[in-house]
Amino acid sequence: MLDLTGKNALVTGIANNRSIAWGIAQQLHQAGANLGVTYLPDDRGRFEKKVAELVEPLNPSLFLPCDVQNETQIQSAFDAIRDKWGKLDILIHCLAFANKEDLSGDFSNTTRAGFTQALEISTYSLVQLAASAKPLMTEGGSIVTLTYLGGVKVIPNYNVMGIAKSGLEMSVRYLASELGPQNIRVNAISAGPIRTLASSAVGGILDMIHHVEEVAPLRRTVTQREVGNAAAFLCSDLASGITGQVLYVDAGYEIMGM
Ligand code: 0WD
Repeated sequence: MLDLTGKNALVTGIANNRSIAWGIAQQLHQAGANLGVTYLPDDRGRFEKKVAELVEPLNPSLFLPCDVQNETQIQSAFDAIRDKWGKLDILIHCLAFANKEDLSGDFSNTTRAGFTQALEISTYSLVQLAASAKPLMTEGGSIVTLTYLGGVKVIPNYNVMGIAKSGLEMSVRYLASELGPQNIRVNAISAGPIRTLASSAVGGILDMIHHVEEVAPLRRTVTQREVGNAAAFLCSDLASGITGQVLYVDAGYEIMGM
């Protein structure tokens, strides 16, 4: 049985009720995990209020600001986890960012600043959060990140985010190799396209979804809930032999050549 009772799980990347991280948080909660949630703080506290209201039914025992570009905030978040929980079992890395203008048109137009920021937030943050989680995962653990096919194959407009996801998937392998002896597993879920705040910045996202609905073996794309179920599985003892992998939760689209 999928049982996460007694497990402490930190979920990053909930922006609203469409977020994939929200689908994951719900499934982890249903499986019995004790949740901690981080949100991206902004000057007017809009995210804080919105995310706090959304996650309230899941009774998170920690609710923390964490902009992954801010070292101090990351440090404070993991200090709070250590003080309150003592140990961490599950880390969900479910965030990414690129400038909208870098998510359409010619890839060669990507600016140095846009490239650096996209890779810092979307790729390096996994390395950084894993490093912070490592000393707290004293009884082993599971780290799950979210990737997309555009990190392996060229998807129109995905551009710099494809480079970020490619680096993210390789980071999963290096982290899995490093952390395996400590019984910390590191995996990625490659999700099919879902309408969210982040994906709406990608040029032609609706066309991508319609294409998947026509071509994918299941003739549809996936839901946040389906991604959440796969994440809960990867975090559970049912997946105790799985690490360093990219699991496609995409209605089978990845196998198609045309
Ligand atoms: O089709 C999709 N939606 C897919 C998404 C298909 C395959 C993979 N993914 C990935 C994304 O690339 C991302 O890694 O799933 C992850 C979650 O994305 P999402 O659920 O599609 O998007 P969203 O609900 O917007 O959550 C991403 C959040 C941010 O939202 P906004 O839209 O405000 O950027 O990432 C967070 C923020 O909450 N975020 C940050 N968190 C901490 N520090 C930062 C930051 N600097 N920047 C963005």
